[in-house]
Amino acid sequence: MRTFINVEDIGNLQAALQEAREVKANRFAWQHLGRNRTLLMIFFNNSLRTRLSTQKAAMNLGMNVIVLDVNQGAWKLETERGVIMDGDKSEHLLEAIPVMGAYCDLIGIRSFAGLTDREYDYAETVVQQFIRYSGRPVMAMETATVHPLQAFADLITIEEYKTVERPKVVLTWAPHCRALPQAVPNSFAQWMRAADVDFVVTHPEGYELDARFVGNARVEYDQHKAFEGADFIYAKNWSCPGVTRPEDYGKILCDDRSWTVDAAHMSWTREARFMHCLPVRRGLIVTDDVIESAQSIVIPEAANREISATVVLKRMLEALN
Ligand code: AN0
Ligand code: CP
Repeated sequence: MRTFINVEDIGNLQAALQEAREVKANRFAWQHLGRNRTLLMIFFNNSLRTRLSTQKAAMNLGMNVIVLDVNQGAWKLETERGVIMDGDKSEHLLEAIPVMGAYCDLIGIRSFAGLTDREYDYAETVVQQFIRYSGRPVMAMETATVHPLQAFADLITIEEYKTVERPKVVLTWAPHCRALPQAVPNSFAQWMRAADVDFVVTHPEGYELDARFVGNARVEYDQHKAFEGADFIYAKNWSCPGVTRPEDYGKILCDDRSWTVDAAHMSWTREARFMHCLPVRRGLIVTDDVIESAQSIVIPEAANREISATVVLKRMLEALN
């Protein structure tokens, strides 16, 4: 595997899930693969889970790891081409990328959407430059439009907790005080469509996800109806994807707190499990009692980030050897 960005990159999902089970049962069995190999993790944005779980995964595989927090100690990087660099940015990404590639075998990138220029974000401009100029395989650790390590971990978790062959999985928008990217819901939708689940998306009008991710998945604007019979509730806030009105891209269109997942919402479901990628703002996305309830699986979900990252790095290492 040369790049890990979209669900297609992982190939057959059943095979990937089987590999995840093998990795989880014996996570140090592939230590030889990473010997004298270096993963460079580049963070343009904050992280707790991705940082720790991906580093742990690399260590499981015997790799060396270098972590670069671009905004803490590195030169400020210019990402646009054709600008006169007389501002506060000392180095251009187009020199920095091949230099970074020289010190490692694999690259992981976290670079969130700016949420001002839809075309720039949805073209994955930063990641595409890394793919083109680093000379190294590149893995998304949440980029402008995708978060595949999260979606893979989510699918592993659903497989572990499902009680019916084809569970009903509901992705629900929930309110938030800041404009957040669409990467998590985009990837979740993309992976759920590829998986063997009954997938439904619910959100207020104007929050329609981009068709390249949501495809022809069922969209139900009535949150109550969507929750009926659900086996998994996957809550997430996202800002306006700008599908119907490009001028609204990245904006907060709705602050309706009736979308917050509380005990009444959960009572509409078939004793659904509650999921969220974390970090989560309590009281906005979900109430304390729901996230602390026995139905909440947010902690095992986060723990599975180590498993998804181990499978992905293992496959990238195998492609190098
Ligand atoms: C980010 C987001 O919504 O994309 C990261 C989630 C994994 N969340 C925040 O910035 C709070
Ligand atoms: N879920 C997730 O990616 O968390 P972090 O932003 O803390 O890495």
